[in-house]
Amino acid sequence: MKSEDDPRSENGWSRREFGQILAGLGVATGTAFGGWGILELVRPKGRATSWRKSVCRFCGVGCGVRLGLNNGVITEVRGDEEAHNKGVICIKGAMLGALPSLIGRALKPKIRKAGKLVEATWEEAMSLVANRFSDSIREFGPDSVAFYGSGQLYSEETYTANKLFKAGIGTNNVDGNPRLCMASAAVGYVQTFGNDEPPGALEDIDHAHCFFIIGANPYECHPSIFERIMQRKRSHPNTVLICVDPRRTSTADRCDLHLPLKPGTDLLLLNAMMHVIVEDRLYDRDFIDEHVRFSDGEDTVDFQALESFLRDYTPEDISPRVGLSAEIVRRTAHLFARSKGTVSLWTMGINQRVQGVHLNNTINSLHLVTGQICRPGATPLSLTGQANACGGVRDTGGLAHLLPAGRVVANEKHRREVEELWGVPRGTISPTPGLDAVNLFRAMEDGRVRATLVMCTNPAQSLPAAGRYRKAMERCFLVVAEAFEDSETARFADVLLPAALWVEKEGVFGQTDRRYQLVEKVLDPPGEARSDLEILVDLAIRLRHGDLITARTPETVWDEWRKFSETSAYNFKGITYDRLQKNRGLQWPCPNESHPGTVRRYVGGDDPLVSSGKRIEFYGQPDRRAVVYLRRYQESPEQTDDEFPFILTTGRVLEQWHTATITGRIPELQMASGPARFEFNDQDAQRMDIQDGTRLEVRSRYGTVEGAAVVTGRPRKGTIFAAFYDTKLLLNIAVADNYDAVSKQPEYKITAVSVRKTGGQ
Ligand SMILES: Nc1nc2c(c(=O)[nH]1)N[C@H]1C(S)=C(S)[C@@H](COP(=O)(O)OP(=O)(O)OC[C@H]3O[C@@H](n4cnc5c(=O)[nH]c(N)nc54)[C@H](O)[C@@H]3O)O[C@H]1N2
Ligand SMILES: Nc1nc2c(c(=O)[nH]1)N[C@H]1C(S)=C(S)[C@@H](COP(=O)(O)OP(=O)(O)OC[C@H]3O[C@@H](n4cnc5c(=O)[nH]c(N)nc54)[C@H](O)[C@@H]3O)O[C@H]1N2
Ligand code: SF4
Ligand SMILES: [Mo]
Repeated sequence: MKSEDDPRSENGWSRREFGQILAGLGVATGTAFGGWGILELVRPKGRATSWRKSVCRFCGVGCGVRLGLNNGVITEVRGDEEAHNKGVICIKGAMLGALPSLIGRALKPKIRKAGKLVEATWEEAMSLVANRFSDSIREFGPDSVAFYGSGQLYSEETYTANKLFKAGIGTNNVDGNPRLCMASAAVGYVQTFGNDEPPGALEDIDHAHCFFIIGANPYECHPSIFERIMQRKRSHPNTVLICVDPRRTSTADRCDLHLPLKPGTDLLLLNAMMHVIVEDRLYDRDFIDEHVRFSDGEDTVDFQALESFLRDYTPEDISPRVGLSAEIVRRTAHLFARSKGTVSLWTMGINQRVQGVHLNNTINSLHLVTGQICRPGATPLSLTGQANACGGVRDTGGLAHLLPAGRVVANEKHRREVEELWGVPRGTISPTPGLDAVNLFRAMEDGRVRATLVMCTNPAQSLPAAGRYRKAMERCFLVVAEAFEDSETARFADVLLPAALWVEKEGVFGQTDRRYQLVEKVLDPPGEARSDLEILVDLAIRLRHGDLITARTPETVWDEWRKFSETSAYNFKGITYDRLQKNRGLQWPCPNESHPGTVRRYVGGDDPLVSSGKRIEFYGQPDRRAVVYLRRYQESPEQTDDEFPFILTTGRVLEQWHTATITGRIPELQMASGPARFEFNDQDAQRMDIQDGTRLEVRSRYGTVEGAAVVTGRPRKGTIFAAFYDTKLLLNIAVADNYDAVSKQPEYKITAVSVRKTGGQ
C-alpha cells in the first residue's frame, strides 16, 4: 500500500530531489554512521528562528534531539549534544521534522454507519463509545471490556488508562504491545532480581571490554547505541564484539565473532557457556557466596546441583543441535567470563520466544556467576523496543497481570496497597489477572470481550497469526485512537478517534536504563485531533469515574504518579516536570528533588535504596540475593518437517518503524527500504532456483502470504527472514502465535513454513 507509486509517498518531491536523497541514503545505510548526519541536510525548509529540546519518539534509545522551528514548522532536527546520545541520531530521528505534516492524518472522529466510517463530532463519537462500554459492562460485566495500549503512549496516558480500567471499571483487561516486546525481559528481571528494569545503564557501554549481543540487531534497531559501542571499540581496539544471530546481520558484519546458531536453540548455547564457565572455573566464587542463590525453579539448590544440571550441556553434546562448533562455544564462554567487563545486550531474538523468560534468566545468571555485574562496564542490559515501553508500561503496571510500581494483581497485599493509594474501597481491584494480548484477541473471537479501546498501536498488522485476530476484531466493538486514518487496524474500527502525536502533546518517556525524559508540546495538533490523555479523561467522565480520574493534565497526572512511586523500589519522587524541563533526563531511583539519579542499581553509594554500609545489595529479593535459575532447554513447538521445511524468522529494517504507518509515508525512508522481501541464503536459493525478485508463496500452519525473494546470503541455511512493516505483504498472517507460558509473549521469531514459487518476477 505504501509503495513508490502511492500518492501518499510523494509529498511533492521532484525526481531530482529523490536522486539527491538516495545519494544521501547510500551513505547513511551503507557504511559510516557519520554519514547519517547528511540526512539532516536533505530536507531544507528554511532557517530555524528558535530551538527546543525534545526526544525521538521512535526506539527505546530515546535520543535527545533539538528541533529548529520557524513559524510553527519544524525546519531542522539535530542530535542533542547535551543528551545521553551525545548528538548522535539515526535516519529515523533525522526525519522527525516530517511527522507533523505527513498526509493521511486522522483529523476528525469517525463512526461506522452502514459499514462505512463517516465523520462525526467528538460529542457523537464519545457518547457512542461511552454508551457501548456502559451497556457491555452492565449486561456482561466489567471483564467484557478492555484497553489495548502501547509503549509509545506517554506515561501519564497509560497510568490514567490503567487506573480507569482497573480501579474504575473494575477489570484488569489492560494490555498492549509491550506484551509482544518486553514481557519476557520484565519477568526475567523480576524473577532474578526481584524488581523489573535493568541494574546497569547505557553508560556501561563506555567501560566494557566485551559485548555479548544476542538476538539483537542494534545496528538497525538501536543505531545510536551501536554507534556508542563502535566508539568504545575505536578508542579501545581490544574490545571484543560477539553477535549471536541466525542471520549475518549488519550488526554481525561489524562484530569480531558471529555465532550463526539454529533459530530457537539459544538456551542450549547459554547453558553450554555456563558449563564451560563451571568446568574451567571461570566463575567468581566470592561474588556467588555473598550475593547469589541457586534455584531449580521450585526450590533453592546448591552449586553441586548446578554442576550436575550442566552435565547435559557440554559444548560437544549441544554442538550439532545448535549448529555451532564446540570450539566457538568454549571461546565465547572464555571471552564472556574473563573480560574485564562484559555487557550483554539482547532484544527480540531472545524475548520473542516460548522460552523467553528462561533465556532472560540465563543471561542474567551468566553475569551473576561470573561477577560481571554491578560495576562499570559489566551488566546484563536488556534493550527496550519502544520509546516508552519501560517507563510508560512496565513501570506504571499497564499490563494485565500488573499493578503500578512493581506490584501484581494476583497478590492481595499489593491490591490493598494500590486501592489505598488510589483512594478506592477495598476489593475494588479484581483479583483475577486480565487477558494478555493474544488471549485478549481470542476473547474477542468468542464474544467474551465485546468492546475494546485500542490506543497507539496497530494490532491488525502487528499481532501474530494476524488473519485469525483480524476476524476476531470484526466481532468486537472496536474503538481505535490513531494518528493516521488508514492504519490496518483503523479498517476494523467502529469508532476512529483522531489522536495527536509526539510534540503535539506533552508527557514523559521512560527508556532502557530507567531514564525519564520529558517531551514538551511544541506544536498544536492538526484538525480536531486530541491527545490520548484528553480522550481517556473524557471517557472516564462519561463512564462516571470523574471522581477517580481527578488529575487531568499531563503534569498533574505525573505528580500523582510520582507520589505513588515513593513507597516502592521504583521511587522517582524527585523527578519533577520542572527538573525534566531543565535536564536531559534523570534515572531512577531518585527519591528527592536534590538526588542526581541512579546510574547503577543495587550498588552502594549510587543506589539510594541499598542499605548503608553495603557494597552491593540485591534488595528486591527477600534474602537480598539474586537468583541463578537452572533452566532446561525445550524445543520450540514450531519444528520443520517435510511439509514445512524452512524456519521463517521476522524482524525489522533500519529505515522502517514497525507497521510503517509513519515511516512508510516519508519518501526518503520508504525508498531506502523498498518493499519487504524474503531474505534467502545462497545455497537454499540455488537449490530452489530462486533469484532476487522471484515471486513466492510462503505458507505456515497459520496462514499464507505472497511476496518476493531477495538472495542476501545472510540467513543461515534453512532459515528465511522477512520484516513486518509492509502492508502489501502482511507477513504476520503467516507468523505463529505460540507464546511463553509465563510472560505470554508470542514467539514471532520461529515459524515453520513452506516456500513455493508462483512464477513471475
Ligand atoms: N529501525 C527500527 N528500529 C526499531 C524498531 C523498528 O521497528 N525499526 N522497533 C523497536 C522495537 S519496539 C523493538 S522491540 C526493537 C527490536 O530490536 P531487535 O530485536 O534488535 O530487532 P529484530 O529485527 O526484531 O530481531 C533481532 C534479531 O533477532 C534475530 N533472531 C531471530 N531468531 C533468533 C534466535 O532464535 N536466536 C537469536 N539469537 N536471534 C534470533 C533476527 O535474525 C534479528 O536479526 O527495535 C526497536 N527499534
Ligand atoms: N512479525 C513480527 N511482528 C511483530 C514483531 C516482530 O518482531 N515480528 N515485533 C512486535 C513488537 S516487539 C512490537 S513493539 C509491535 C509493534 O506493533 P504496533 O504497536 O502495532 O506498531 P506501530 O506501527 O508502532 O503502531 C503504532 C500506531 O500508533 C499510531 N500512533 C503514533 N503516535 C500516536 C499517538 O501519539 N497516539 C495514538 N493514539 N496513535 C499514535 C501510529 O500511527 C501506528 O499506527 O509489533 C510486534 N509485531
Ligand atoms: S536511535 Fe532510536 S531514538 Fe535515536 S534517533 Fe534513531 S530511532 Fe530515534
Ligand atoms: Mo517492540
